[in-house]
Amino acid sequence: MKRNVMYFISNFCAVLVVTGFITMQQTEASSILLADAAAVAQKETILSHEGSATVKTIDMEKGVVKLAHGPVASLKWPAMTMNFKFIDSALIQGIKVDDAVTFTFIKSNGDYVITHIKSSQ
Ligand SMILES: [Cu+2]
Repeated sequence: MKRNVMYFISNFCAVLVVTGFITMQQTEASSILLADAAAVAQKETILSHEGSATVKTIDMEKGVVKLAHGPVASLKWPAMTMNFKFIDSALIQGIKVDDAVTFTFIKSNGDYVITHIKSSQ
């Protein structure tokens, strides 16, 4: 976790330095492209969060699982019980109520959407 953060920070700083350097040297158009690339890199790295949890309920029709999750450091969340959406029901296959799981998720349009989930056993 800590290593990931450091890896991101060092990479992102490198992108910022390169972006700043090239912005000084090149046309506005190319600097905008580099800024976009940096923004995408930032989104992909920062906006994916991971946690561990116990599955409380699974609603296949609504695409919602209720998880009692532990603290999520990247969001400064304490442990709590809340709903997460899943887009692809194949993600949830083999996951049962009361399972201990680890999962990753993103925030998308105001929802927290699971991108990976697996049973810890
Ligand atoms: Cu929560």
